Amino acid sequence: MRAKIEMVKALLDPGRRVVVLTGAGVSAESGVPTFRGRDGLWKTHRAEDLARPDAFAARPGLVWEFYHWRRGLVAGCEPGPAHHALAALERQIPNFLLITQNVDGLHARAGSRKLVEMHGSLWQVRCTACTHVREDHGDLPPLPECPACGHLLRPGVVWFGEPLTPGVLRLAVEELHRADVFLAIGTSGLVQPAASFHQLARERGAVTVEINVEATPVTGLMDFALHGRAGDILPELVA
Ligand code: BJW
Ligand code: ZN
Repeated sequence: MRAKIEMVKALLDPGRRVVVLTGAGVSAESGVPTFRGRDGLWKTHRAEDLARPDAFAARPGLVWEFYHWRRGLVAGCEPGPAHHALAALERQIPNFLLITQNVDGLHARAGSRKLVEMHGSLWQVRCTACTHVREDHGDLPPLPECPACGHLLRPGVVWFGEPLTPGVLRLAVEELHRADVFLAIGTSGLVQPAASFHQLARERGAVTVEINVEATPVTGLMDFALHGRAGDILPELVA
């Protein structure tokens, strides 16, 4: 493990282009529940059954209750060592991009700026009917309404079956194709398109690295797999 950490550390050189993908595992140590772990349940519902447009259409009150709960939970969490290490890495590597699937905003709070939140943000709301979008950190009513048109607002996140925000996937693909090093950290590798990013990086020659507490479907396809907590391993790589 020590030798592998040293090899990966040597890859994180200021002359290289580095793209990082993060998932729920990097925020788990801050107390944010992951999606598919034991804690991926809210009341009796699986998070995956609520984070979808058909669930919101059928039961907007229930889905909003889930998001109100998560906003409150995340508001009480702090960025952890993994978030801080990635913010520090950005300062060391001129050609750096962090693509996160997380909607909690903890990377930005830790100081990451070259950041793409590919699944949106808990702190954004948008209208289900018009183009109104805004950042909102306040207390929302149970079923918030659009100030512009009066229709129901929805969380500004990307649900299953929905496309990413225009431009986000194109930017990610361009950067992955140019990357020298790609790291996938704390993600189960089950949700597309993020689950294919390692292939995009690899087909143009990047070295690929996974950091996760357990093996995932992509582990065998990576050049390096570091098994352990992101908050333990990342500070060692960046120190
Ligand atoms: C640690 C740790 C520690 C724990 N240290 N590690 C077949 C092929 C291709 C695509 C599809 C397909 N079938 C269906 C699809 C589409 C679908 C998809 O991928 N489904 C799969 C489940 C099969 N994808 C989509 O729908 C996407 N859109 C799309 O494809 O659009 C196409 C389109 C084009 C044009 C028009 C219309 C459509 C959108 C996906 C959106 C995902 N949204 C969510 C919810 C966001 C909002 C919210 O948060 O409420 O995003 S789902 C959920 O999963 C969330 C996450 O970002 C995402 C990924 O989860 P993540 O981060 O990997 O978390 P976990 O919990 O799964 O894993 C945690 C990991 O951490 C584990 O591995 C642990 O071991 C590890 N860990 N502690 C290190 N301390
Ligand atoms: Zn509206």
